[in-house]
Amino acid sequence: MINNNKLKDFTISDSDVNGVFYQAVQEVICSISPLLNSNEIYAKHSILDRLIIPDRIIKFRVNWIDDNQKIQVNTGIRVQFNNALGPYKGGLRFHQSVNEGILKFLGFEQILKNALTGLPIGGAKGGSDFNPKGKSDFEIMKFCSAFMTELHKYIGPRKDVPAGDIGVGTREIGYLFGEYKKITSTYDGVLTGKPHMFGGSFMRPEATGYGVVYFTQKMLELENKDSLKGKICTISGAGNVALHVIEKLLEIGAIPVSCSDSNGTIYDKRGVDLKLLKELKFEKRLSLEGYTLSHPESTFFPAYKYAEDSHAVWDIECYAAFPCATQNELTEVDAQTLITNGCVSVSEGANMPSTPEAISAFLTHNICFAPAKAANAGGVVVSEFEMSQNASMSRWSFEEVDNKLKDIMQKICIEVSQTAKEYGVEGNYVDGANIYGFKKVADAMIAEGI
Ligand code: NDP
Ligand code: 2IT
Repeated sequence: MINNNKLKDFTISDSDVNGVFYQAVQEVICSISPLLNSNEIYAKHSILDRLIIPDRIIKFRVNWIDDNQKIQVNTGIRVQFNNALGPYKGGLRFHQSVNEGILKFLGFEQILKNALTGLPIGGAKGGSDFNPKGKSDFEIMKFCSAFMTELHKYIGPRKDVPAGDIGVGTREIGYLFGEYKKITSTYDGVLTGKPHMFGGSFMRPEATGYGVVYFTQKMLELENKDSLKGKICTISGAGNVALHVIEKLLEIGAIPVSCSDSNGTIYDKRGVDLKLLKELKFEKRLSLEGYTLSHPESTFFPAYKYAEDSHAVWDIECYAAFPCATQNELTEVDAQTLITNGCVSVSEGANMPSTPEAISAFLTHNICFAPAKAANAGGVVVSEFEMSQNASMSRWSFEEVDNKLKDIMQKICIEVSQTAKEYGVEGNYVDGANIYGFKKVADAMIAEGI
């Protein structure tokens, strides 16, 4: 997978070399090598050198006062990566692990993901090292207000439109939007994923998860595999993406048997109880461990009992796996276990959840592998629908959004598959997605000049 000779030609600073940003760039460079070798125009216009350096990174201090009247200080960052195809667009992540490297990786992935959608949106990502766990609702509100006090200077409906990601859902977007409105006195569609009562699109919360399942259904059809109906599926994560993957899987008659959070994995072989999961994770914001109290026949595998390179959720036999928690959560060891256990399909709901070695193993064993930037594009697709609805002061119905989403996810799948075929790597959706996305952005960059 890793082509170090090629990488030497590109400007990547030492601090990124061992990080997730480097990992994301390396994968793309490997995939697009055939395109670069056969088209001198990309080198002539220094497209890669320009594509891997963000247009700008905005960094700011966030002061807020906690419930004990203590002043807390966090860092806020917005990486405005590339706006060749449209306004900067991408989520905000609130998690203690957030740093510039993680946001650069996510922003870089977002450029190509957004290009795959065929919609007019550029790539960005932002967030903070703020840890929302255990914070009161007021503390979340105060942090969001303080964060927006700085961020509002740099965003706008035709400039940069943030949305949610880990730790940022409808509640946080509501507070961020409220503060933006207060500061600017404008009712702009400046954030997506807003509560429906003030301009949020129907189906934005469901969009990423549903989109992952729509993509997987199409991929299995194109690859002449059995559909998901009646099949055992394993899912990691227990947040927005994971629970909506589970919801759609249940709806189409598949059997999702797992989910996980940072404390551990739930395995319920009859199929997970989604109502209980939503109550635990969305309403009460509790650990998954509580699931076994209502379902004593289920099992909880605590995360601390597992080595860093193996995860309980991937030990469960399944037809299709859906990693939906975070980056690099599915290792080579996990991949080998899945393959040995007969897994046929892996779809990335999270951003870059599989390590390069895991992806290599999947491709070598002809597992149907749906890479994140294609499979989880449904979230940003419905975000763009929200931008359209806000700009035209209109509202689309749930069915209308769902039909349009399904249509785009199927189209992405077909285009990625055809691109792979065209470049001699049939069935390799990683290369297909990287080549197809890169071409769109690169051609726009060439057309607009420097
Ligand atoms: P949420 O915050 O709603 O949920 C994240 C889930 O992943 C939680 O269950 C969390 O557990 C778990 N998790 C996070 N970090 C870790 C970790 N280090 N180890 C184990 N579990 C972990 O986020 P989302 O569902 O929105 O995002 C999940 C993934 O999907 C991310 O990679 C995100 O970038 C990606 N994504 C999200 C989109 C969206 O629209 N929201 C769109 C496209 C991609 P705990 O509760 O214990 O922290
Ligand atoms: O990774 C992603 O695509 C997101 N977090 C959603 C981005 C968006 O702007 O809706």
